[in-house]
Amino acid sequence: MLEKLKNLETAAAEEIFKITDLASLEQMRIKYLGRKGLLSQILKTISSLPKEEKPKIGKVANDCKVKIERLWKERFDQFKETLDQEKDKTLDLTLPGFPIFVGHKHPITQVLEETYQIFAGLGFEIADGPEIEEDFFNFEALNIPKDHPARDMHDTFYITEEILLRTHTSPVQIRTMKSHPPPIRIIAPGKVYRRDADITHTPMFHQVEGLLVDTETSFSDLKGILTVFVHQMFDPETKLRFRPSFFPFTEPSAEVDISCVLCHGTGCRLCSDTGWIEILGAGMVHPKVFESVEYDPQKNIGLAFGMGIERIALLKYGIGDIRLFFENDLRFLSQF
Ligand code: 2U9
Repeated sequence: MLEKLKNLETAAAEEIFKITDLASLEQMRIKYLGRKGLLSQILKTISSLPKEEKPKIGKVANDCKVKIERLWKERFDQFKETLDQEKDKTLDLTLPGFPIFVGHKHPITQVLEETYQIFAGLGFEIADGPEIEEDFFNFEALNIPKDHPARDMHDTFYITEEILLRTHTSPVQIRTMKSHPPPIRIIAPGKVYRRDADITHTPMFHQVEGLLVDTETSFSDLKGILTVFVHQMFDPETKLRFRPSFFPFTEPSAEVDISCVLCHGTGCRLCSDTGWIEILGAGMVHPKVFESVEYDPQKNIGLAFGMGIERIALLKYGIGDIRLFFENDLRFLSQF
């Protein structure tokens, strides 16, 4: 038995030395070390040996196996090294790389983020709230009761009689005031929904609304804040015009125009020859709104404003149709 094992080891060593390719090396492994290989066949006969011989022969057989395995591994590593070197020779490092398509943020996201930056600079924090809202937060608390004509302007998507898709982000300010005492200085950005679709309206669009509540604030502060916003978002030379208006949740209320982004005020098709373009609405918070959130209307003064981000983006980039923002056409989107 010892003789047989010695011969097997010598034969394996000679064979390994002569092998010149990986396939033959694998064949050799199966022949000697495989489940039905030569070594296994010898090992099977150990069980029939006399009891006292078994440990000694077992140890020699195991040493023999370890040696053949080691020789095989050494030869395998030599082949592998040569293969790797061959591969390196065929690798052309001068070839240009594959172009990688790098995307970018949607233009609406870009304008939203720019808006956050501007208002952050004025000390405003971002507030968030649900898109599926209760009638109370979307309308009632904002001084728009069930029979109020202002509800018609909102073209609401109702889910049930009391649950709806928010038509503006104002319910976020109501929720914030209900859970935080004054002073407050927040912007509420997000998606809003209205049953409306044409060249300037989509059923979903983005709004940013602002609310500042303190014991001392005025319409002048509102004008100052909105002037900073317009000058940073558009040309710093842009003029602002505040026109009296009406909203149930602010008194007094105003619509804000800017000098036309195209003709700078001389008159063109975009501004219908007026020289002005409407961009947002604003006003001083109505005392009834304060009452509904249990803020004392005698002690608190609030300024508020609201804008549609798609409209800001259309004017900033000179785009004619709001629907382009939602078609996901890369020929359009990749221009931003
Ligand atoms: C609270 C109190 C007051 C938010 C305001 C407007 C005026 C406004 C429109 C602009 C274009 C909506 O997207 S749009 O159609 N918004 O004109 N929004 S004041 O006033 C508030 C909000 C919340 C508690």
